Amino acid sequence: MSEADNRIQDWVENIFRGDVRAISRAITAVENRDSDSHALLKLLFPRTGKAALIGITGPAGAGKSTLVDGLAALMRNQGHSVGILAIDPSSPFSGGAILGDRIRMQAHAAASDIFIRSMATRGALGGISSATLDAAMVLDAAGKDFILIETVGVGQDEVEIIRLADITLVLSIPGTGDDVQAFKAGIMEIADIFVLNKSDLPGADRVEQEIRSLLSLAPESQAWRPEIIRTVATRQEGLENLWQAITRYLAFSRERGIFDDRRREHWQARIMSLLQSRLLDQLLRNALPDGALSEYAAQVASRQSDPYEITDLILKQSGHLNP
Ligand SMILES: Nc1nc2c(ncn2[C@@H]2O[C@H](COP(=O)(O)OP(=O)(O)OP(=O)(O)O)[C@@H](O)[C@H]2O)c(=O)[nH]1
Ligand SMILES: [Mg+2]
Repeated sequence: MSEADNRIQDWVENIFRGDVRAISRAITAVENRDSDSHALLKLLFPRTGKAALIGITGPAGAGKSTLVDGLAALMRNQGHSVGILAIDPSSPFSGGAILGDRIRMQAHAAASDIFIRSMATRGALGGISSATLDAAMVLDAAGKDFILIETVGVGQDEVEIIRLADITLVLSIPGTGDDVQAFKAGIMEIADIFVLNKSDLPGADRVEQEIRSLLSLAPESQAWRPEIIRTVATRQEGLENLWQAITRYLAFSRERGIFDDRRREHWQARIMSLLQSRLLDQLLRNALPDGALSEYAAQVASRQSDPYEITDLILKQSGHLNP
């Protein structure tokens, strides 16, 4: 074995042992798509598949982080180990995520078995979903029982991650009533459980009514009727109910084969995305030397060439299209 192989092997062993530094470094490696990350994930993979991935989404400021922290603490008290991945859509320049992260880490400092990490959405091509899901794999290999992935419900990437989780919680809050409307498109359909957070505020009944009427539109054939759970995350109220609803859903989906179906879908999407990024890497290396893309773009913009001809040309040069 080469020295590099030995080093990765040690790293992997440390991750299996749950070593926080080794886990952190691994997540950084997958986030940056370091040259090591591929080999690392390959070695971690055989030990993954045990953790349940829980996606949590909802509007900005709905109380997702507060809820996730409370839920994680409850799970830990039940004897489970937990990892939290918070996807921060804010600008990488703001530093807000990092700061918030530190504060949350302090809150969990007593609980070394809760690992928390925030990840930026600054996506390089196709980067974000796979980086977050790879980070979840690292936590899974490290022996976490549950991995909570928190994301604001905006943008395709975020929705994609949540769709690929084993169970999806969608948060709503009382207020203008616009939230439910705004969420109707896309996100409502992927909810396995609706969490009505901030139910201490006025208007909770109305939002619950709106969710119920949306749910009544679902086809009768739908196997699972999403539950609506009221919470006050700041006071840890309703978390026990929520936890029970989560375990009910997971038991139901395992029993009905939904769990396995979702995992197959998950891997289908991820194999596709691996193919996409590998092919694109290869293409960029083989057929698009520095500056070539902007040169082609200029030709198309000035109508010297057309984009279809250019793509054919690039594919031919990379060996992906026979001349
Ligand atoms: N009244 C009330 N306030 C809450 C509740 N849950 C959270 N909050 C408050 O709502 C604010 C936002 O909470 P966060 O947990 O940061 O919300 P978030 O959804 O993670 O926010 P982003 O990540 O920025 O989108 C904080 O001031 C919380 O204290 C609740 O149940 N009731
Ligand atoms: Mg948050």
